[in-house]
Amino acid sequence: MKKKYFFLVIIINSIIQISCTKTPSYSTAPPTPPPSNTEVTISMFNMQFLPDSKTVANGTVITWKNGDNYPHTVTSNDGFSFNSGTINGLGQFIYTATRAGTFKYHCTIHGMAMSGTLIVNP
Ligand SMILES: [Cu+2]
Repeated sequence: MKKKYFFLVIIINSIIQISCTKTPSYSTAPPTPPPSNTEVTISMFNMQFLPDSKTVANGTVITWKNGDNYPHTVTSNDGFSFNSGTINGLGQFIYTATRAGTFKYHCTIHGMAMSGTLIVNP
C-alpha cells in the first residue's frame, strides 16, 4: 500500500504591525493638572488654632474644624475677608482662598488670645 505523504505547506500570514510611536497631536495644549495642595484643614482645639499659622496657594479650600465641644468663630481681623459666624462645638467652617495676602484672624468669642494667621500665596 502506497502512502502518500502530503506535506502541508504552512502559509504564514505576516501581520505587519504598524507601531504608533508618535505622540498624539493636540489641537490645543493638554490641560494643566490642578495644583496638588488644594485642601487643608486647621483644627480648633483647647481654644487654639492648630497650626496657628498656615500658608496656602490661592484657590485652596481651607476647613477649620472645631474639636472643642463649645463654639468658636474664624473671623479675619480686617473685618471683611472672612467670618464664619458661630461654629458650634464639633462643627466646621469652609473657606476658599480667593485673594493673596496675609490674613490674621481670631475667634470673636475668645478674643485675640485665640488667633491665627492665614498666608495666601498668589
Ligand atoms: Cu473661640
